[in-house]
Amino acid sequence: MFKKILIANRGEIACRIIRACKELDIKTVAIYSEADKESMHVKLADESVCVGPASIAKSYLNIPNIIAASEITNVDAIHPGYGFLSENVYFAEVCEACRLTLIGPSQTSIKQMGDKIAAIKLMKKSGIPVIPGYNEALNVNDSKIFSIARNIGYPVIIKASNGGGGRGMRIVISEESLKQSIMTAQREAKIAFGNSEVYMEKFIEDPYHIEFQILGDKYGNIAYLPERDCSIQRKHQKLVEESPSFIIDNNFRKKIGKIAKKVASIVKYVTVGTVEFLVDKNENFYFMEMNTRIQVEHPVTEMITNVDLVKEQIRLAFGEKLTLDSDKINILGHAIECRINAEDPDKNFISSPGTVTELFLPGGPGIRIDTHIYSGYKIPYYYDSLLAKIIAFGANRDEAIIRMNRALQELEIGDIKNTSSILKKIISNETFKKGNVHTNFLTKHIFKK
Ligand code: MV4
Repeated sequence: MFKKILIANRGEIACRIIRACKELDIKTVAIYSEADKESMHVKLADESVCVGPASIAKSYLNIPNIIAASEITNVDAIHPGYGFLSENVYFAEVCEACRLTLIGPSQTSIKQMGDKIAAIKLMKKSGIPVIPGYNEALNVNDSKIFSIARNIGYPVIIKASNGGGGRGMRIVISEESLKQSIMTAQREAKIAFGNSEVYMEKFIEDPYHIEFQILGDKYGNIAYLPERDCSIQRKHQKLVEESPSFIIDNNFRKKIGKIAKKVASIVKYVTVGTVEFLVDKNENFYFMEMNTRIQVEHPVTEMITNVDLVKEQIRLAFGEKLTLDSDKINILGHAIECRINAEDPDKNFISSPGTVTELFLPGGPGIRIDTHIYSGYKIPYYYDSLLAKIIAFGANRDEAIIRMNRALQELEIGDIKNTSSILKKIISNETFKKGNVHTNFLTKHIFKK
């Protein structure tokens, strides 16, 4: 096994990874920015190295400094977490050149899945169901765009090829706004991802976002775990995730799971990853994209399967054989995750950093908290606003909801404006309790005017 791992991240996920390393008897090195000296991940790690000033470009994205920190501390591997450098092909190349194992899939897999147009084409060619659409870069000066959209049928959606997660998307309901929408999407994509390529798909109305956790080893073995339902999103940021999904039964789970496994085998996937699908009201499902990292919402899967995904990820990256078998996985209960963000729901979710003056974290049966905050911690304003994840586990969905409600009532984060009030509304909403919540739930039931 690896002897020492550097964690190229911060916040709750850095803490989560350090904890997995401790359980595997692996030494840990934290990196931190000048704004993160007092952060929890620095306190939890065996060693720590400052890699630069507060701005992420100069610290958590600073490849030369992160490599230097790895060499100084003599680590065998780097864990990138999520965000930052986790899906950066260039970083993967540099790690390989420096003989450092990057805990994740191969460069080829990252590349194949990072270019969404290429990924969809590859999957379609291999017989994976994809959303009807035009999987080539659009050119606004080509009058063909009008016939392409007409053939797909309005409404259509324009997506960035280097995007993912929904940023820079545009829904187009009719021909009048087509050209303008493509141009806007291209401009946004260029700014956000440095690449203006966009493509077009049929807009699926009221879909469910269903994703499958997959695991792969270096010997071609792949397993999938039960799905996560991430349909509750605001501006493409997930607020609540749960597993299993209310809309998926055993047969449907097996059917999509088999496809998720096939997606992963097409790119010879190693370690942990997620295959995302859109599912419509008629049980049609379509491959959307694959995320080549550990995800924020991974704990809901851990709770219902008892699989420690981060430990598995590390073992698989080291070259251990996959021992899980999808057909032998039992769903032990139901899990729901709520993301608590330092954002003010009364001020359009504006980021609200500050000092945690008082903290009471919920506990008791079935409650897991993944967080890096502590009483007295000063939340820097430079980084993302995730404060804590509350994960509630119950024998069934009703019990998980009851426990989540209780946990949200118990939570107190002194003087930090946060999203707990909106999460309370969601979790106690009657429609949510009935279970059938698709992606329009928030606009229909929570943020209605
Ligand atoms: C879609 C879609 C409808 N049709 N694609 C993609 C990324 C995700 N964050 C939002 N995405 C969507 N892609 C087609 N062809 C609808 C969404 C979507 C959505 C998906 C899941 C959860 C919430 C959503 C809210 C708006 C749109």
